[in-house]
Amino acid sequence: MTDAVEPMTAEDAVHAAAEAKAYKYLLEDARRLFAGPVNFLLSAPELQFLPPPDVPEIALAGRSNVGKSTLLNALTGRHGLARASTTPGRTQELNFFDVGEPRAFRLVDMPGYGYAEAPRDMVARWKRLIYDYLRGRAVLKRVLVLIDARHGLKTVDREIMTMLDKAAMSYQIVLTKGDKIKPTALAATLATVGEVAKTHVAAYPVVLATSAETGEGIAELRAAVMGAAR
Ligand SMILES: Nc1nc2c(ncn2[C@@H]2O[C@H](COP(=O)(O)OP(=O)(O)O)[C@@H](O)[C@H]2O)c(=O)[nH]1
Ligand SMILES: [Mg+2]
Repeated sequence: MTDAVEPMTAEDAVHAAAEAKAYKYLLEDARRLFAGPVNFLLSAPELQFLPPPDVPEIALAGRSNVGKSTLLNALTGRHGLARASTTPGRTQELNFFDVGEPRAFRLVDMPGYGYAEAPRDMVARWKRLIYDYLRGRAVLKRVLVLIDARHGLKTVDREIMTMLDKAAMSYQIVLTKGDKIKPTALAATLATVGEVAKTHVAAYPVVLATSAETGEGIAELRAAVMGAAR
């Protein structure tokens, strides 16, 4: 008999209720943390310009236009925050944001990859910078790999996932722009991507669906980021 068909005991129910309550508190803690001070620190075009590794880091990665900057703004509830990373010349740099005072962790906006113009060059450059960053960065706790909910996993996304597996770098897949497709299509993409994630050793098993437009999944992502940074 599997656990799934066993009836829930009173003890299980109490336990589940306690867990649900604890998760509610976690969501609230995360909301408060992200509502507090968040400051752009610096842009690093090369590894030598990284800030000192003195605080946990969580990085956002994904193809150009997937919604990295928008998600960063949604997480922090600040519309202009990620502007620093969209100014020309900074899109190929690692952008660092300090969260909390005292600093709880840093968010790192990574260069986008797979852009239509010069795809090979950009992917190669991105891979080099990121792979070097990953290998040497002990304070990097998790990478959020953003995937456009309308497009699902592309070849370049799978390459990045395999690269992260090889670096033994923990990552979580986050679907963006969930508002742009029907709930049934979103559920299907979540399931498909979740199945693929299970086959990648360094991938966190839970895939999150988000929308910066409706706010769907943003509170849960804040909690996931805060949890990963601990
Ligand atoms: N409808 C909708 N549009 C989004 C969402 N996230 C990003 N976008 C749009 O997608 C485009 C690219 O977003 P951006 O954050 O600049 O992507 P980046 O290149 O990964 O930083 C912009 O026009 C955003 O307004 C979302 O959740 N919903
Ligand atoms: Mg951007």
